[in-house]
Amino acid sequence: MGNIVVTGGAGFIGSNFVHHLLAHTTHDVTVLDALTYASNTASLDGADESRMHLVVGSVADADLVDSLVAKADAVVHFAAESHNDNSLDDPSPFIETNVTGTFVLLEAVRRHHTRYHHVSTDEVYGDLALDDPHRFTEATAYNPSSPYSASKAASDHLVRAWVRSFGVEATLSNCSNNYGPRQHVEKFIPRQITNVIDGVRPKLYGAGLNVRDWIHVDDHNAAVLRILESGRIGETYLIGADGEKNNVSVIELILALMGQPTDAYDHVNDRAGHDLRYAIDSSKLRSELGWQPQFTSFEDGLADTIAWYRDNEAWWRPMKQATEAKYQKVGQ
Ligand code: NAD
Ligand code: TDX
Repeated sequence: MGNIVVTGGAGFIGSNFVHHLLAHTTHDVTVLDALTYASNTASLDGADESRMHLVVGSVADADLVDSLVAKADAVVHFAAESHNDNSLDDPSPFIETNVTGTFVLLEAVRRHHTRYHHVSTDEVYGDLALDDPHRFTEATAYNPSSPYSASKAASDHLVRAWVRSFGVEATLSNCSNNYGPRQHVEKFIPRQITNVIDGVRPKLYGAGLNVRDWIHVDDHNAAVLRILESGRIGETYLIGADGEKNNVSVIELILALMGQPTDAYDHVNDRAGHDLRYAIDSSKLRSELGWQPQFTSFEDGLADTIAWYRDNEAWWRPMKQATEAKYQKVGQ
């Protein structure tokens, strides 16, 4: 393929994808990232600089995007405002980056006939009852709940329209909740791990019975690469690793793995509009493209993730205080 533009490559999943691409392919990588609060350039440490370079700028900057796409063989679009809680506080950057940014990229790949992969979320489907026997499939109707998930849903619709109306060569993927190294400490799992390291009790929203379908970030990224290489144009693939767990059980496991009593956490204010349960049926990806998750033990993956945060305090420490101050203001 040659040169791949990875948007959001200084964020959590994007940076892990850059390392994955450099390790498993011969492509060169151009990272386009606005370096927002959610990014960390240290996440790209160790990447081979003869094959990777970082361009600082926004996916909503049409001239910059056009100049990069003109030289690219493919674009993998991870860049987003990604945190639900922030979208409840101020939705506007979610519209600018997630909706307008995707529109700008689509116009550029249309002009230059460039292969495009769109990274999205299972949250576009809304939520499921705890006892619903069904899981999300590629045929589930869109029903997003938060400004974040609505902005991602809007971006997915734009991609489909550009495929159908303009013949853009795009694929889409909707993945469940990721965990692993280099995730911002505003997110559930790293927030609790770093709280415990700091001697602070983990914070559980509401009763904590909400279920998330956890997947290791490396499994997500292996699936994205598989879809980029072998996915059918115009198709959507759901990515999930059968990892349903409720939030209480995740906190209890973190506490146990970190040598603390399993009831040493606090209940805090619930999230407005908090989705109850996500669950992915990834049969299409598995049967069509032969993908399978490698991280089959959540406990082992979580233990590795805890070890990563213990070993990389310099990576997360600068963001911790501001993140907690923001949560404190809303009683979370
Ligand atoms: P993240 O918040 O960790 O990283 C986002 C990156 O995008 C940051 O480096 C940020 O600087 C960059 N960015 C933000 N606005 C930008 C702009 N206007 N132009 C260029 N760069 C910009 O997010 P993440 O968790 O790595 O998520 C990556 C993608 O995966 C998102 O599209 C998200 O919707 C999707 N996704 C995430 C999960 C998850 O569990 N985290 C699950 C499914 C899908
Ligand atoms: O301190 C907390 N306590 C708590 O109980 C935090 C930060 C979260 N929670 C709960 C809310 C959710 O039920 O934990 C669950 C996970 O929360 P987040 O990490 O904020 O993730 P979620 O809202 O599920 O969205 C994530 O997965 C889908 C990503 O942030 C999205 O980008 C992705 O699309």
